[in-house]
Amino acid sequence: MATNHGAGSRAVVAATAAAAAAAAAAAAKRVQIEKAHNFMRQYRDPESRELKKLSANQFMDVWAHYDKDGNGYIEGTELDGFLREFVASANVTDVSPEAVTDTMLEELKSCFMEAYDDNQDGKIDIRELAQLLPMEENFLLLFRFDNPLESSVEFMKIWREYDTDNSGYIEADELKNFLRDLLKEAKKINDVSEDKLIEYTDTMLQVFDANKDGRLQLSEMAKLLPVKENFLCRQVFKASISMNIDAISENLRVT
Ligand SMILES: [Ca+2]
Ligand SMILES: [Ca+2]
Ligand SMILES: [Ca+2]
Ligand SMILES: [Ca+2]
Repeated sequence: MATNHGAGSRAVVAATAAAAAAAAAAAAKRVQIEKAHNFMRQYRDPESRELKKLSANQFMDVWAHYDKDGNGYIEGTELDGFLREFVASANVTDVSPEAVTDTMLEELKSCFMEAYDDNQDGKIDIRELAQLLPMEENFLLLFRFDNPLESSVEFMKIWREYDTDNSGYIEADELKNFLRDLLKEAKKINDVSEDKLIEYTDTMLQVFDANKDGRLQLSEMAKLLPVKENFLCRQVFKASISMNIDAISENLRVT
C-alpha cells in the first residue's frame, strides 16, 4: 500500500511538473511571438515614424537582435529579416515585415548594400550598421567615420599616449581614458557622466575587439581611429566602380 501511495504522489508530482512545463512553454512561445513582432518599431517615433536616437546599449540590442548567430555580421537571411523590418517599421500601422515583397526586398538590398557595405563583402558589420542608425550625439562622436587622422604618425602618437602601461594593448581602463578625452576634445566641454563613459567603453570594446580578448591591439585600434591615407584609398577604390581611369588618377593626384 505504502509503495502504491508513493507511486501515486510521484504521479501527481510528475503531472504538476508537466503542467508547469507546459505553462512555461506556452509563456516562452508568447514571448517569442511578441519578439517575432517587428523589433525596429520600438525605436521609431509613434507619430513621425522617424528613428529615435539610440543609446549605446540600444544600439547593441539592435545589433545582437539581428546578428542572430553572433558571428559579427548581419548577412544572408539575417540581412533580409533586418531590411524587411527596418522598412516595414516605418509604416504607421503595424504591417507585417512580410508585406515587403521579394522583388521589393531585392531592390532595397542592392541599394542598401551600395550605400552601407563599405568593404563590399556582401555582409553588414557593426561599424557599417552604425552609419545607418541614428545614435546619441556623444556616442556617435566616438565613431570617427568622417573625421580621419591626418597620418599614421599621429595615430602612433595617440597609441603611445594611451597605452600607459606599455603592454602593447589598449585595455578597458586605457580605452575609457581615451574616449573621455575624445569627447572632451570634440565637445569642448566635460559633460559625460562616468556611467555613460563606462557604457561607451563597453560598447566600443564590443564593436572593435574583433578577437574578443577584452583589449585592443594595434589593428583593432586602427579601425576605431582611421587614418586619412586609408580613407582616401577607400574613396578612390569605391569610386573606381563608376569612374573611368582618367577620373581615378585625377582623384589620386589631389592632396
Ligand atoms: Ca550573423
Ligand atoms: Ca561589409
Ligand atoms: Ca596597455
Ligand atoms: Ca582584441
